[in-house]
Parts: sequence; structure tokens; C-alpha cells
Amino acid sequence: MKTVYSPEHTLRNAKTELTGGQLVTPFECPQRANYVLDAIKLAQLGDVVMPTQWSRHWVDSVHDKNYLTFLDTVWQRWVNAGNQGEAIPNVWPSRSMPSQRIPRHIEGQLGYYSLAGETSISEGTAEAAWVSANVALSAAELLNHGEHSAFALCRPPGHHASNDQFGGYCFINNAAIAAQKLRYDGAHRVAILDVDFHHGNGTQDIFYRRDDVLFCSIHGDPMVAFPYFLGFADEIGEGPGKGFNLNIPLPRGTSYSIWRAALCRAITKILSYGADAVVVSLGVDTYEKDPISFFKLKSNDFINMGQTIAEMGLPTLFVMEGGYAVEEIGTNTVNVLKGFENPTG
Ligand code: 5XA
Ligand code: ZN
Repeated sequence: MKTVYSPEHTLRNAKTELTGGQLVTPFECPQRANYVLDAIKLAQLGDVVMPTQWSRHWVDSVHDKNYLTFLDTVWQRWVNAGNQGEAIPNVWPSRSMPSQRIPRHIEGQLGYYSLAGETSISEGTAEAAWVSANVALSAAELLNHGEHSAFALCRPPGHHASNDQFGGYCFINNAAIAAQKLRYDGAHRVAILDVDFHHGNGTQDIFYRRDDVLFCSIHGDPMVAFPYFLGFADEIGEGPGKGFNLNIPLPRGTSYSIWRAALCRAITKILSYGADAVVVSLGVDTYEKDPISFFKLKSNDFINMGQTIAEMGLPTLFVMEGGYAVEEIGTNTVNVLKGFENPTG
């Protein structure tokens, strides 16, 4: 399997994350992608290729134009306003202030265009997010050229980014734009299978009213896990999208046997949907030692995860999302990809 990777992910190198009332070094750090790349080379998974530059059209097709302008300009505007630290939102349009006006002040805009406050915007963040989008699009193009599978080593991740909001370490929704491209390239029906520990609220939101992209997610119960306000089992899609959204929230301490039963449920749904291609939002923060999650998957379980996904027999694009047990992220990610390539092994 080929991997698409760009060293320019390091443009995203924030120094602060608001967690536990403190500004800590972000869990989503450049070392993550470096560890994954090293493991791919060590396992001789296949060629590692650079992304090509794609038209903005693909990103425009899932994100609001004004949001993208905000993303492209926020850092300079933040600095110009005299701020010393990284750009962190601190006010939101809450239930008691449901105004849809977009503030002019950068502080107000940060709140308007964010869904969480842990994710600081730093110099280079927007540039890295655009490179990450190009990584996803280039990997999708490999499927268009007849590859059965490809791995987009995206960083920053994307599945929390909605049409017009960043947060949860995500800015541009890489899996969503890849699904858009696969549709355009001829797949009539695309399924997105999100196996990250966290619910992919952004991806769900983008496709919630559509029947041409099925979204299935297995994740920590949002009553007790980020993103808290989306990801419940009764969210099944709306309008033409009704029946094309499947959420499987699972409790603290979930082991692989329970998790795998959920995967098989999602796979049954994808097969009965008749998907022509699958995009896997591949987070490995389901791992037992992940510092911000609460499932109990072991490194070897990720091999079986890949093998089980392979049983669908569909063209599959893996898109990197979360995973913060940094020293094991390479092994766990490559285990999924190796499992996919050796379904019987
Ligand atoms: O998949 N999403 C993540 O791994 C980020 C979660 C951020 C929680 N504050
Ligand atoms: Zn996650």
C-alpha cells in the first residue's frame, strides 16, 4: 500500500493546548506523524509519495467560504491585534445568545468558528491544514488510478472540523474532502467508517442530509467523551440522508471483542448500503494506553481490525486521525494497514 506524506505537517507546531485548566504541550504533536512514517518504512509497507497540489475547489465543496478566509487570516490578524500567545477561543454563541451574526473582532470570530477551546491556532496552522488536505486528495487519486488501497498520513487530523468550525485538533475535514473526490471520480456511493476513539462530529454534520455518503462511527459514548454534543445512537440522518448515519457509542473500558462486534455491525451496514469505496477515518486512540481516551484495545488488536475491514473487499482509503500514545502510534497504525494487506495472515 502506498502512503502519501508531506514533511510540511511540521508547519503545525502549536505550543499550547488548554487541558485540565492548564496550557500544556499539545497531544497532537509533530512527533506523531514522524513515528508513523518510521513504522511504515520499517514495515516496508510500500512507497511513500509526496502529495500534489489540488484545486481549492475540493475544500470549498465541504467548507464555508468565510470560514476558510478566517482560517487563512486568523493568525496574522491575531498577531496584528497585539496578542502575545497562540490564538485560543474563549467565548461562544451559547444557548442564551443564539445570534448568528459574525463578530468583526478576532476574539469573537474565534468563538464563532470553533467548536472547542483546547485547540490553539499557531503560526503555520492554516498552511499545514491545507497540506493535510492535499495529502488526503492525493491518496484518493491513487484509488482513482486503480490502487485497491492507500494511506493518507494526514496531520493535522480532520474529522471534528465541520463546515464552518475547527476544534478537537482539526481544521479541514480531510476524510470528507476525500469522499467528495471519490464521488466525483465515479464512486456512486461512498462509506466513511470512522474508527477513531472520538465521534467524527464534523464528518457526520457535513453528510447528515445526504444519501450518497454513508457515515458510520464507533466511538466513546459522548455523554462522557469529547465531542460531548454529537455522536448519539439516535442520530440517523435527516431528509434524504435519513438512514445513512450510524453511530455506535461504547462505554469506558470497551475491549476489542466488544469493539469488533460494533465494527461488524458497521460493516454489515456498509455492505448492505452497496458502497463502491470506503474512507476509513483511522484514529488509533482506541489503544489501551492512549492518554486522552478510555477504550482497551491492544496493539495486536489493530491487526485484526485491518483484516476485518479488508473482508469488505472494497477500495479503501485510510486517512489518519487521532492517536496520542506517541511511541506506539506507529506500530498501531501500521498494524491496521498490514492487517488490511494480509487478511489471512
Ligand atoms: O479524534 N479526536 C481527537 O483525537 C481529539 C480530541 C480532542 C479532545 N479534547
Ligand atoms: Zn480521536
